[in-house]
Amino acid sequence: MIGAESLVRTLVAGGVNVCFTNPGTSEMHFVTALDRVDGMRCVLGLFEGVVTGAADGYGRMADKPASTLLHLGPGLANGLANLHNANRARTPMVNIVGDHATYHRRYDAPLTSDIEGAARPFSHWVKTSPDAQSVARDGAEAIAAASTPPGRIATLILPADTAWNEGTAIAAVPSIPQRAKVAREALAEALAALRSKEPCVLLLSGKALREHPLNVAGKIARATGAKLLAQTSNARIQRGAGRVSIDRIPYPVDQAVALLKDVRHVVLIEAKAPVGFFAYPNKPSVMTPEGCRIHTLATPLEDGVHALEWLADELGAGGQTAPVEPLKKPEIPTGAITLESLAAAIGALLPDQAIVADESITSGRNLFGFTKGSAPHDWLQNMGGSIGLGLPMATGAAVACPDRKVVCLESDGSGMYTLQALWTQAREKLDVTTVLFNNRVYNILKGELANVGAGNPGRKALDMLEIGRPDIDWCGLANAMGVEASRATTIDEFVDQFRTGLKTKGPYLVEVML
Ligand SMILES: Cc1ncc(C[n+]2csc(CCOP(=O)(O)OP(=O)(O)O)c2C)c(N)n1
Ligand SMILES: [Mg+2]
Repeated sequence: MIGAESLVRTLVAGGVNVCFTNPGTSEMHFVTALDRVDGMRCVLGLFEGVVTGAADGYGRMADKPASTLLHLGPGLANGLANLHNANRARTPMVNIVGDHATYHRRYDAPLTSDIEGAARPFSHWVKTSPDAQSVARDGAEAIAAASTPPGRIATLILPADTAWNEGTAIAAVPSIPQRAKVAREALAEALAALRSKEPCVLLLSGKALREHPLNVAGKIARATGAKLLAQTSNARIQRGAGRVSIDRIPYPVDQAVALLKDVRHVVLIEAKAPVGFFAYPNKPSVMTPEGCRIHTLATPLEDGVHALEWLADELGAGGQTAPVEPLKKPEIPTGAITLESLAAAIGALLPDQAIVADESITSGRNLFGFTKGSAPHDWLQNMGGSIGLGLPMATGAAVACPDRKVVCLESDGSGMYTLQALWTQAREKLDVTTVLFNNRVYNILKGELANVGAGNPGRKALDMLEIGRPDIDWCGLANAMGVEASRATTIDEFVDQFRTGLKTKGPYLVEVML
């Protein structure tokens, strides 16, 4: 068995059975090994940002790593922006990056670069296999590294001769460490804060935003009067009817500061202390008021679910009823398209167990409120701020969960970074309904321009923020890639077309003209 095949077999035996790929010459032995091994689904992306973004969506929903196959330094580089997002989301992922044969590197052929150097800022674990005999073992180590909770990026670089030379048998995945439980001192500090009778926020992120821990947090909130909040962006929130709903800290600094102005204690559970996405002249970097104490109950690496259960135990909150949302869908709106009517329509029609991939930027600011009482669903956000994640993330989530409807909420500017994901959705017949908010502008940047005090924009500056002239035809783009699409100019049209998308088994795009 050659090295490449020993790696593919090791991946499959280790539970990694999806590979998002964009291969080249140096990965050909890996590609043909895929033919010889059952149990690996291979999904082609036509740009590496689609590949890494899809692996992110997959990892979040499957709670285990997908693999990617990338072509040397440049292939990896094309995928780095979404690898950054996945890294910030703590998504498990195994990247396989092909390289020149070990003996060829010294000739400095055109595709040669420092792959390890490019991978390191976005990976927890980076290794170049030295020879074919090491490939299976290195692959098994990469799976363990990626699967170490809460989830990590492992990047294994595979020189071509390590793929084509004689390898070993399948290697077993080393044991994976469990998450550390929180320290008793941290618990005592959180308890003191919750019992202080001073205004207290439980700030949640990570796995603490799944249904069960949210339920426990809801009981703690009931028992103590603490307020529940989630980070501004989160990898995955389980929400909707029957679950405890949680608001997020708003993105705009003034709104975040106003929300937190009276808070004296923030207890962090797998969350980070709230800071601004950016610095702005004359606005604070830290969102909490002076004198507010930050108590880290569980870091993002620690077991926040166990910490919440322990906290509830100590507080005797187990007998409380969690404040779960009743099923309460908005009325179907009619008339003009507004951000409110769109949010209401989406909230009314969101299917049971939908997976929402949200990169709606300014068009989606009302969505969270209008979907609180919708059918139960998962909500995935961009945690790294690098736009161009939504369409790929929806693609990967659909691969992970073929029995669930994926609803991708995508803004036009962000969508243009990785629109090739639509082609992958068509080829794989993935069940994704995309709502594309076509406002022909980088709307958020107009606000940011005012916020940083950059002065009044002139024509040249505005041209850098507006993406019309020519206007982008999203129905045309979708059709060209094999995805059925329609354009909505009134909310009644939107409701009809969104319904059609949801009824269609496979990809569909509704272009919303704003
Ligand atoms: C990789 C990357 N490049 C550039 C930016 C800067 N940026 C932030 S938001 C944005 C435009 C968003 O426009 P759109 O997706 O249309 O959403 P809208 O603001 O119109 O709601 C840009 C270019 C970024 N965040 N990430
Ligand atoms: Mg826009």
